Amino acid sequence: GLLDRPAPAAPADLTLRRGAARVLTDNWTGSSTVPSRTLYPHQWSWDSAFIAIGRRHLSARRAQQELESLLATQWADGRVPHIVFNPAVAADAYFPSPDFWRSSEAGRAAGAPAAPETSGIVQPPVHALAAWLVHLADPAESRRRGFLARVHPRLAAWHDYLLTRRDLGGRGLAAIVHPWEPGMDNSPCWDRALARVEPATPDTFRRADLAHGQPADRPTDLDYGRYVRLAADYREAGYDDRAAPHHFALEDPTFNALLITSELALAAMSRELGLPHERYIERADRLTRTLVERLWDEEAGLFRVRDLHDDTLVDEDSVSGLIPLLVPHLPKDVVRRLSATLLGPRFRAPATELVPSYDLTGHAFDKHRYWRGPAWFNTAWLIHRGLRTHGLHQEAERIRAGFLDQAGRSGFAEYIDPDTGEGRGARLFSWTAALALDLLC
Ligand code: 9WN
Repeated sequence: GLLDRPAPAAPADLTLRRGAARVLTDNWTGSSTVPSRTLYPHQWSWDSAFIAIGRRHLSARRAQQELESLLATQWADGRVPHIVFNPAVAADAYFPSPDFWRSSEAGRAAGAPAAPETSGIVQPPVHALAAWLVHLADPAESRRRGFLARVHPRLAAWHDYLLTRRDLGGRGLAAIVHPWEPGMDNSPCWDRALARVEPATPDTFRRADLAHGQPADRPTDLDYGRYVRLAADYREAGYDDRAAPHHFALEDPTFNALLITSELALAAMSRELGLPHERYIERADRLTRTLVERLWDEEAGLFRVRDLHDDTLVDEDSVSGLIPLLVPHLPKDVVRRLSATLLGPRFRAPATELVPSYDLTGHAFDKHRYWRGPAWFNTAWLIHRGLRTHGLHQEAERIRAGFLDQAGRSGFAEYIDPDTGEGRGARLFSWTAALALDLLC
């Protein structure tokens, strides 16, 4: 009836919507979207998933292409690379460049494509969730193009890779083997494990990020030395998870929560395609139980990272431990504790209403440095979705309002100071714009 119609958009929303659409148009390359024209001039894996989630409101077709172009570079072993390099972009525009990863050559045994060049590591599996949401935005167009039928086998192989080759702890969760894999590069959660890694010397690499970003907003040279060492070791092992030394191997709550959510999306897609779907539901249930068993920290009131080196939980509180709110079948008391932590002094930043990437009261908190304190828009979107999943609509609405306000004020910043809202990192950042669009629709 009449009363069910959404309220007409306010003028401020229309301006924000137009601005966000503009960012996505400007960052579109013809088959995918760069996260940022300056800092990240290639295609990134989890960025593409978030971008597709927003772009579906503008063009279902481009949103489909965003995911299809990424999945087209899937390796034969099932991995979806974290960067797909655009051959038209200068080699020194981003580090590490294709001549560092050398995927087509070093990754041949693991099934890397002959072209294009990609990285050899992965990022969180948001893709099946994104594909399902893209389908729902325009089911007729999706069916006409056979979208789900084309992406489903690739997404299934991607999840199988994570649940077999990457089950390094042998307990059913997927492990990350590089700090770039969880997408939260320099989070204090990795410090202890990284301290065991002998850094590559600074003269062996040349950072391109500092040409576009403030050094105080970015990881340090010491961090980069370790990132380079770990990636080079993996490459030298042919990116083979059975042969690689994997000196850095951890179970990350967000990575696994996204896998669970995406397994459920894969179940929904299977049902839509008339394929068996129980397998994915069962796996999601099993993963949910294991996530709680392995990573829930009752005392801390959030999930924590498990370091497979000594099989202990890492004593650091980060936004990664709150994002499992996304998982629908969590025990009730876990949901209660998580939302209390979210509203408490460690993670509530009342001035912006976005969630800081690290405990505001924590010993390593740094409000400007990347994943060591600043608030990010993709994590806010995930938590917003998690709150709604558990019927916490008021809390979700607060985050939504904060998100839209801060995205607009900061010019679609990559991340912001959680206390002042000051934008940091890149501007006109694609996932900030895309997810703003999604929250407006
Ligand atoms: C390394 C592209 C990516 C995001 C990550 C974010 C940052 C890259 C970098 O940018 O990482 O992958 O060079 O710092 O941490 O989450 O996907 O936006």
